[in-house]
Amino acid sequence: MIRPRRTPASARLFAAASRILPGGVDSPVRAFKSVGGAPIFIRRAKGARIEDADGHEYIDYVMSWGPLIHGHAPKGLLKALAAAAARGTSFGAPTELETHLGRRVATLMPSIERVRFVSSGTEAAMSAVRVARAATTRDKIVKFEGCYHGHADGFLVQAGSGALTLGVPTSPGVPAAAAAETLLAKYNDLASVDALFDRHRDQIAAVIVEPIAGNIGVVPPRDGFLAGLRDTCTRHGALLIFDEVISGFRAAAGGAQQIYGIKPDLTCLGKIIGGGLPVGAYGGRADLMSLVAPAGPVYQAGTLSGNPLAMTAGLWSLGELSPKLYRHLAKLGARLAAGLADAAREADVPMQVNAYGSLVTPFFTSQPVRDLQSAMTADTARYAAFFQGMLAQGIYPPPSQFEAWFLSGAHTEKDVDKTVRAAYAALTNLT
Ligand code: KE4
Repeated sequence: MIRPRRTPASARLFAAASRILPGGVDSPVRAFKSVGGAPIFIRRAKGARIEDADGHEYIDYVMSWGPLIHGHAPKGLLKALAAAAARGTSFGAPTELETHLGRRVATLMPSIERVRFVSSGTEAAMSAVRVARAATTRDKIVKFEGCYHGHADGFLVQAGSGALTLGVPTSPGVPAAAAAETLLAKYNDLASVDALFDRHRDQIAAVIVEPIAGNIGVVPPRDGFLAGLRDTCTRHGALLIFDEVISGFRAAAGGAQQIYGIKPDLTCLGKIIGGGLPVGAYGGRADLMSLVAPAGPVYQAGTLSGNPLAMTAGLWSLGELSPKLYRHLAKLGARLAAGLADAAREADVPMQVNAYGSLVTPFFTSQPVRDLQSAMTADTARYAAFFQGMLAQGIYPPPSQFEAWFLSGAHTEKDVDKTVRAAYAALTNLT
């Protein structure tokens, strides 16, 4: 029998937050809506662990939704940030830090010949699409059902992540005119993309894709899928945009584009590039990026873009990437995925575990998950009960079936083995 942890302080804090913040949170997926109960409020974190307002400790698999590939509050990062803060927190004027981070990004992802820093993945994706529309003088974009590129109007059509979790993949408030410019294809289904090009031939500015989907839950690309997109876009004079906000610097130092050897025209980045501070970026071919103001006419701006503290955190975060880290992440990811699958088999609970390196998602379904439709066969009520069972045992998975679990360099094999044991107990405890 697993006894839930008592969290009166978090309950009190959530009640107070709910009186001023819509839903008591600043981002919907944090609200535990799809898993029930009140969210735990975090007081501090270190390495792979978080501590809630009641003093309970958890092994963390949200890790701020991906940025913390080195774990929470690494010493070197704190030192670098303290030194940077002492020199001022924001200038609204250029600093050499942006040039250094831009060069680091271009070295890791050679398709990025020019890059612009912004403050979120949403800004990166919306700006990349604006550049694509300006460069091609076409208005339509193709996105994939279940993929998530932030909350700009045109992306909230059959979106993944929190929009999917809350069951509102197409959000009210998005003008029909905006939604009409967004065409939907099926992830891992090239024929669905070709059909859109057949119907809208020279109206499509770009195809935007998560090269390794993380917002359906983890869904790796089928063999040939990404190469097929590259070929289709080239043939039709459309641009290929890789949204590597999750996969960038995580799947490999050079992201999915390094692994699959595909050269996108534009790339969106976020999360790890800011090391836990607000940074997004978009970049790619110099001829396209030369359209961005003030070099060109495509307007995009931001008060805190290239913020010196955020640039410092990004430089530290990318500076610490190493082959040893990726070997560690790959080993832990494989151990966690295999452990969850074994636990489900032993507990006789239908489960498909999708994984890619340090990204893992256990889907509560008996059928393979290759796209949104197959992901939607997952039993979300069962995931919710499993989540509560894990929380009660000091494990903090994503509070949603349609998200990735994130490992970090701070996680250990012992952490993973403890997580697998807790999973077995939670699975056998399901009614
Ligand atoms: P942000 O605007 O949240 O920084 O990035 C948007 C975004 C863009 N592209 C991809 C592939 C993303 O995964 C995201 C954001 N990811 C979600 C988690 N799946 C953020 C968590 C949240 O919304 O609170």
